[in-house]
Amino acid sequence: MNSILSRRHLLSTSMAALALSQLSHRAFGFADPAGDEELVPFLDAQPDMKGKAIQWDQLKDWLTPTGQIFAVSHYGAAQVPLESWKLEFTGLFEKPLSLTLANLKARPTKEITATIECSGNGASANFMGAVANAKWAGVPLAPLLKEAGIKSAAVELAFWAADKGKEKIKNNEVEQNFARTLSIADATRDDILLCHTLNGQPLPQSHGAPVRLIVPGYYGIAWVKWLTRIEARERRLMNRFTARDYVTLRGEKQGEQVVWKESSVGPMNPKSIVARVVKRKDGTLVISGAAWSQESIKSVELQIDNRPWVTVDLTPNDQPHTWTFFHHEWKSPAPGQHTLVSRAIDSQGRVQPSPEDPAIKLKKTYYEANQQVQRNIRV
Ligand SMILES: Nc1nc2c(c(=O)[nH]1)N[C@H]1C(S)=C(S)[C@@H](COP(=O)(O)O)O[C@H]1N2
Ligand SMILES: [Mo]
Repeated sequence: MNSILSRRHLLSTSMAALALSQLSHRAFGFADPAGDEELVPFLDAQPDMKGKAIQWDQLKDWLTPTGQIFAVSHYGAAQVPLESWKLEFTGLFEKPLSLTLANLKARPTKEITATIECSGNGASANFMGAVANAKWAGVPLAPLLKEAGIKSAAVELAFWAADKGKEKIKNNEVEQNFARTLSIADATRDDILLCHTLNGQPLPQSHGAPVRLIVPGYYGIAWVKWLTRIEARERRLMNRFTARDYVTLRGEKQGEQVVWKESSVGPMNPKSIVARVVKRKDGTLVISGAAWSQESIKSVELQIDNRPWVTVDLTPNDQPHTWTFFHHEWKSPAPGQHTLVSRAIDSQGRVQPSPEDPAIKLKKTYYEANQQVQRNIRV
């Protein structure tokens, strides 16, 4: 191929990618009500989530500022001494590694923008803002695993953390450290990071300093904070966080029968929410929100009152594991009360279910509450 042509092609495609990613950083459709615009309050406004969380009606930033990122810890935030911290590789490795923070930071760094959502988000009215979209930077895990050499007998990797607590198991009470597992196929993906930097700053203690795991597309439970050890295992780890808690009980219809299945929380389900409604002077309502899933979002649909679903506009987004902002202009809404419901459809065709869908109706446990959310307004 002509080298000038190919260079120009490369240049123009990388410039297009740059323009696209800059576009997606802009809060298209999330304008502050200024001048001739006013914010339309929701009649169903939820009480603010305690602590840090997304306040939906104030959503403007595609990248969530660190101060607004929710934090979840089951045993309290671990205090990890940086000087003595080591990441140990144990179990079924050919050449187990042991890395200090300096060893790790000396390795090439990669930055990934990804959305993290707690799998409990949306399960109750006062837990609605446990989702965030941020820039995570750190050391890709795959090359380290290659260097350490996973033995063929290994079936999965366990990621152990510094935080610990007492757990009651049958008739025993034992102390356990937090741990979660990933399949070898997932752990060797090229976008799994040992993250030490969040939004360009050192990872804060509350978010897992000095090092946490980044698992784009997975619910937050997989994103192990205060990481200390990676274990290659011959048998599945069945602890609180892989097998007892973070388990979804769901019924599946098989003909006339309902088969009840328990599964460990894993990749994120498609989800969206109408976040803001702004009224222009000419009466047009601009309805905006966010949508996300384990894959990129293909489309978002909106149902106003009980009318047919309409496809809304998406802010261009070339990053597969990030939320996508949407907006829709509703010209001349009739005065009175209205309902707004959005549904996300991802690139694999997964559709966000209604609260009446068997996927939600037959879900008996708290996690993975990705049902459509109805917002109510009056104009
Ligand atoms: N070591 C450790 N890692 C953890 C947890 C924990 O309790 N301990 N909580 C998990 C859960 S349930 C979620 S939702 C995310 C939250 O990450 P954040 O606190 O940075 O938002 O961390 C995950 N990683
Ligand atoms: Mo979570």
